[in-house]
Amino acid sequence: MNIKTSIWTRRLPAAAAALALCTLGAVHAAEPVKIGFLVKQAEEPWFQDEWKYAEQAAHDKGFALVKIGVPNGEKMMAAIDNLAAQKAQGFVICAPDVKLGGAVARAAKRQSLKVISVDDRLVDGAGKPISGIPHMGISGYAIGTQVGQALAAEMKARGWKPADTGALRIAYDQLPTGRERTMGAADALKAAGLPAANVYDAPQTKTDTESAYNAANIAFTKHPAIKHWVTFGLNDEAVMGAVRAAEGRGMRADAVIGVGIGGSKTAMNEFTKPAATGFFGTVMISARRHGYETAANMYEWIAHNKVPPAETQTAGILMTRANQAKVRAEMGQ
Ligand code: FCA
Repeated sequence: MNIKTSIWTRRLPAAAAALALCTLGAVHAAEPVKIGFLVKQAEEPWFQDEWKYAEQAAHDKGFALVKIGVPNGEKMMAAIDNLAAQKAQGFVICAPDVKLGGAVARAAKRQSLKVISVDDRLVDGAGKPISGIPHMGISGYAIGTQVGQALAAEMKARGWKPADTGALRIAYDQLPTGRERTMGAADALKAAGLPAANVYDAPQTKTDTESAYNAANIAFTKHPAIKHWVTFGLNDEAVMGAVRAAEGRGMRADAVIGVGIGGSKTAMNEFTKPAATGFFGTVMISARRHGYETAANMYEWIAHNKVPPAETQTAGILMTRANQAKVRAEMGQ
């Protein structure tokens, strides 16, 4: 059998090579594709939506999806090793800290796993984006600018004077996209006439509602003379925390205008309450694109060697109580 094969291959080298390639291809195609989807805050509605749309991609393309919450570096490293052990070929990740970028890249290389980052762009030790890891995120500054413009327009509609208005920036500056988003909002407010001295920073320790609530309470205590507030942060949870803290001090929809970023369940819950709250709006961003496209791109990379674009920035649309249904339809969600 061996001899026969070798004679055959000697006589027909090209055909044999083609056959060998074919066989290899077939074996490869027959191997089930398995893709991990790792997110830093699995309990946050945004990330649940991303998972939901990644599942749709898995269904459409026919691959297995492994969803893992990675709230810290240790869990993240364990998840990557676990994916390799279960023969995954790649993963999409929103890491708990972008500075873990080098560690992610090394672990993926060691385990021969492909990586795409989503939402938060991974950086190296010098703080530079890791170019070998394709990324899909939002245009943070541009979306922040939309937030600031929406706040300024609503202030104007209510006749609030910039001089009597405080702007509360719920800040999470260690995350570059967080800083870009909130700086974009602050700059847009200043461009609309809000004095720079009226922008107050309230640093949060995590990117969730509770941390934002605590941060906002400290700021409100420090500045009791301010009559009304506009507030913004890196996501809906940040703004929700500020709005709840304001409510705790008797400041309701007529005293607070909050505009978030996201548009998932956190915002929808507010918009469907019978009476308006201080959570005036959100710039809805595309959980569908972030979840579906990153997972589908990873599949194409693994199955057909199609390398994803190095960087994709997705856009957002202002959503309020008034236009929520229309915006959701426009975003396909
Ligand atoms: C970051 C935020 C999330 C979400 C995402 C698009 O990861 O922490 O809340 O806004 O970007």
